[in-house]
Amino acid sequence: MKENMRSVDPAAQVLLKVAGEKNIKTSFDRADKLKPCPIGHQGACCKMCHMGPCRLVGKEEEAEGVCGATLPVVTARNFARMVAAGTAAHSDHARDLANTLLAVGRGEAKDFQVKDVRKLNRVAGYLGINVEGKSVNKVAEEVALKFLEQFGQQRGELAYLGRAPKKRQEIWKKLGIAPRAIDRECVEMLHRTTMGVDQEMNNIMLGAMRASLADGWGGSMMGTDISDILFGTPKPVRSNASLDVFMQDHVNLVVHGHEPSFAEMLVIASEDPEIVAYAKSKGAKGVKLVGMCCTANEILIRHGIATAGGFLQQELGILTGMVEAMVVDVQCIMPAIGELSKQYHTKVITTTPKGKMKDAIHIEYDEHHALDLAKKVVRLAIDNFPNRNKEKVTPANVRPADMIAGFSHEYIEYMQGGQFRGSFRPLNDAIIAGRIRGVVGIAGCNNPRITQDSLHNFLSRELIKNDVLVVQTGCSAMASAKAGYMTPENALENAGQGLREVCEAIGIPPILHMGSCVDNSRILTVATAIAEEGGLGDDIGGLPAVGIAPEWMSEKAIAIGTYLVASGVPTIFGAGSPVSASKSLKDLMENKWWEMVNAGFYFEEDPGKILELTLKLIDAAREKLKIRKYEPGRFGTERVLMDMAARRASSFATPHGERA
Ligand code: MSK
Repeated sequence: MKENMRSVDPAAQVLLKVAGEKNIKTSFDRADKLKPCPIGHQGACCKMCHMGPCRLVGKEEEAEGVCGATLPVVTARNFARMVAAGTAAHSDHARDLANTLLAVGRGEAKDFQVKDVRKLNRVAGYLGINVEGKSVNKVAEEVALKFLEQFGQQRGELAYLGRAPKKRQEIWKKLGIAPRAIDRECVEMLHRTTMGVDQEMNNIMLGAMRASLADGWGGSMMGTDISDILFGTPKPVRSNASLDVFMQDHVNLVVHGHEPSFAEMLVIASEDPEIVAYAKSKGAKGVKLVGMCCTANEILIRHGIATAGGFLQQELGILTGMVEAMVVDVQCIMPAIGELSKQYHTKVITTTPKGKMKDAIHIEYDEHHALDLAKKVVRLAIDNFPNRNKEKVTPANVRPADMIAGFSHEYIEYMQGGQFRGSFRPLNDAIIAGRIRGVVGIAGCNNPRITQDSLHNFLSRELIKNDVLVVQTGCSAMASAKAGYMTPENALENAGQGLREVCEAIGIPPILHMGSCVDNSRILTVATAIAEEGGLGDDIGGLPAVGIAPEWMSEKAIAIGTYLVASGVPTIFGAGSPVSASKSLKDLMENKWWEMVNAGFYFEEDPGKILELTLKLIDAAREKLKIRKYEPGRFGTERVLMDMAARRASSFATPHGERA
């Protein structure tokens, strides 16, 4: 397949061509060669026991497994297991962070400290912890212990559910889907979907929603909060994004995966004067730390570390021949990079006992000795610099796109009135007046079965043109960043008139980078703030807001989509449907869920139809709220609170981005 059919990213196209010329296989080639099993792809394969696997083909009413399991049950069980796995992934990430916070609170992790005391105190408030007269570390310890309790508590509900609008909490209670504890919901979902337990589609899917809420309002929200407490709450920062951020005269060290803790230490280690001197002693000018996937997003939004891109860039990064080491933690790491690294000089370094890899060096991360370990890893990369084979160096030679990232919920609020008058009022008023038609969160992965970034880019482009404010996370945010959509100037030129005026008035770009996959919880927080600000109902359900994951591939994306819907945000996934085998299940998710949670879950592959459905859902919500009908260009001029130039001069930090 031609490179431009595989990716719209010009740098990726160059590297894919290099792969083709060198006869090196990538995920794109493997996707071409390996057609998905049509039965499993639709969710109709049951492999919960060893009487099968049973392939449920034929009419929905007739198809059944050896045990008599029907198509709706089998499809729902498969879907629910994806939710449980996705929830487990995000939440286990949060558990590790909670343990780090505990070690910090107890003075056992000397290389970390609480960076955002204000956020720590606010979180303590959500958890019912009194901070009066307590040291920062004592509060950190109590918060960490309370968080850890949330995984295995036997009674009650997750504490963070109290952050949702009251009406939403009542819906969860009424449906019996308020999660009790994170581990419990994952375990129960696995139990209920094993052979011979839950035999009713609707009940299985209620369980799936409950497990997903343990992710969105549990693990993911905790992950985001602890990262902000320990590493700082993000605010806008300049950086750049491309496979061409690697530097020929530097040691290039890639950090890939999802967890921010070790990456934070690598940021410090790579800038340590002794380490820089060591790099110079080996003939390099310094160490260039580069992010990939969501670990990239974590250090991008806090430090402006340049990103090489998302999930599908990992093999292509090695193909540049300039990566001395790729440090990986958890999630979205392709097993193929171990084998590929052997054809180059790249060292792949695994850092967690949960994720080892053949052909990799294992250096286990331990928060008690974090900086020493980070220095060890950076030195290993430096030692490998002389092994770089100049003949294999193939830079993409595509100028990295400039970007601004780091729009936390706190910063969005601050931008709408400053430290003391911050609120969501200007945003709500703009939506009510029809200047902003609605808000869409575009999230999720890349998938080699879809032209890389094509849907992410098409949708973000078209949505801002239609006066829709776009917030992005994960690989989707990377797609916009690489395309240059995350500079205020560029994006504003392409935004509709109403959105452009509001963005200029508030001082925000029309496409906001909100962080990593766990940071989809920030979307829940923003949606809650909008609902509670007033004028747009009293719940997340019913807001003119939609979630989209157009190029998804991960179980984590399914968990995210489900918690968005269970929280009241209608959600559309591209890239094929894992529930298409069952019409009843499709009907439940697209239609009946509206009656239950005031949102539906759609799978739609056609990009034009995704756009059309998104706008239709937004306009229907506007009509129901009885706010002004959206008519492009029919509104007054927004008062300018702070123009973009002034905002940039005052706020957009540039600590690392300029280095690239
Ligand atoms: S990294 S889960 S491919 S968004 Fe979070 Fe990207 Fe999807 Fe992994």
